[in-house]
Amino acid sequence: DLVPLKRALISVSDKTGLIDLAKALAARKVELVSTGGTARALREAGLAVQDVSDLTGFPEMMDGRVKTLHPMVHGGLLALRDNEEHLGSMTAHGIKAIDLLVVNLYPFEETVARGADYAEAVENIDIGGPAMIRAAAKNHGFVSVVTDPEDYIPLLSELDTNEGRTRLTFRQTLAQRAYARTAAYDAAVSTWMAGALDTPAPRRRAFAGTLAQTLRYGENPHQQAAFYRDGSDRPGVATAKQHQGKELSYNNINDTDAAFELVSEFLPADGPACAIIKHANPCGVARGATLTEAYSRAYDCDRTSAFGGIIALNTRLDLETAQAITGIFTEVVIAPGADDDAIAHFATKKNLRLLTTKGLANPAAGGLAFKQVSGGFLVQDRDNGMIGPDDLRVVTKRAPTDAELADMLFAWKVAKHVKSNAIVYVKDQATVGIGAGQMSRVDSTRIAARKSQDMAEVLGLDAALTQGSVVASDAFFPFADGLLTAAEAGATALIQPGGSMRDEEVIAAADAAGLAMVFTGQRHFRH
Ligand code: 93A
Repeated sequence: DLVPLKRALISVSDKTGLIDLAKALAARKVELVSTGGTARALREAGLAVQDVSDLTGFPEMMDGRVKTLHPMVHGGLLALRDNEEHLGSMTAHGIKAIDLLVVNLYPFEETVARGADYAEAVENIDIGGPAMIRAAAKNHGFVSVVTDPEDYIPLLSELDTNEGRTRLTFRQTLAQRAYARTAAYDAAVSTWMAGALDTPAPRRRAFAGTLAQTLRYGENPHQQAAFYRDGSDRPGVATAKQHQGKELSYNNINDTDAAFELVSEFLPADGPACAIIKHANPCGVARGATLTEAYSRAYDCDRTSAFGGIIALNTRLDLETAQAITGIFTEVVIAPGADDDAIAHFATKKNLRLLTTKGLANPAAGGLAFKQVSGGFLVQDRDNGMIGPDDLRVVTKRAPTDAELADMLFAWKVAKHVKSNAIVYVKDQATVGIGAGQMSRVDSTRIAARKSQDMAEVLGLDAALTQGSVVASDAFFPFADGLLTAAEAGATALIQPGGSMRDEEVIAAADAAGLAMVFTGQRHFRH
């Protein structure tokens, strides 16, 4: 299965490492053929190269749209070297075999990412490149296809260890990577068009991303893992700048995403806010007069869980807050910017990672969310549902006070980011008890209240902070028991979607307990 490598076609947009590769190939007596820009770069470096237009007998035309789409190229890539008929056609038409194809494509993803207009994006859809890549990859029995500058060195080592030849397994690996590249490329084009058409429904879509990072391991050390970017410029963990610390892990990325998406619900114009995340659930979320106060109030919701947590801030990290944060061990801090003195303060903590983003994520933005199941994956619109005071329906005799209303809207935003069944107690714009991920809603209600009681002991308070709080529930209370548990813990008002068969019973229980309750008409399951 060893195949000699005598002739190469090189056509690259990203010219990284091109000259070194071409020189190394020339030194190994490999003949070079290239398209316009690539051939020019090679000649400037003093290398002998044949123009593809010379090979095809046609000039590169139509702004380069047609350069390599020709039987002299595709015949040379696709011909089976052990097939008499194929060899006969090559002789009859003067087609010479191409043993190596080196192509990287027009930078479509980068062009779209920098906000190019429609026409420029279309012009950057590469046609000839993917056609050649797919042809060469199909013919991997004889042809090597390199689509990533990272594979230049391995190619040369392969040639050196095999006396100028390549092994089948090597060519197969390259072919597998080549199809991953063309599939991701077309998926990027389709995704961009879906966005441009403003109909990004989760139907008839293709999904792919580009490899951003090979992770040390997955959710557990025995699982391999990698991180892919989908090309979106949405501020968040995928596009953030990391200032210090070791590489983010799989779980770090997952939690940092949860933290940043949650804190982005809180507009900086309404004041600083902080969210602390543990295992993808918030263990404290608060606003404060200052960012430091927001952090310390979030921390006071559940100090135990906050240890080793991930912190997201909705405003620039300042020195005072950085100093408060380093009081305990924290894995990651993500914020839309950081002051120089805050960055310098963190520099002494080598296990703490600092990420900064260009602004906050827009919680109302569209987009798709995925979930894997065996045999496939589920796709849906991301949960961008948002409500304001006008969407609320008061269903109890007592209407909420202004303070209760403000806290209910705060609690609702948090509940959206808590795994179901989600129960969130809030007082004065800070969570004081969070119940997450329970199979029964009443259990979530109890756990949140009990955790709040534990914190009251830690903080030396006479009563749990759930006294005089409001409660949000991500979905309706199916029975009155959850509501009564919340009332027992001292909650005075509730926000929930409504819509249960037993709403009347739940409303009557609220009235009997003197609670105020509003229905949102919108549910925020998060499973
Ligand atoms: O416009 S194309 O789709 N038409 C072609 O026939 C074609 N052949 C190669 N683009 C084509 N290419 C692409 O040109 C390659 O994929 C590569 O990205 C680029 C290299 O052009 P140059 O050598 O002129 O810089």
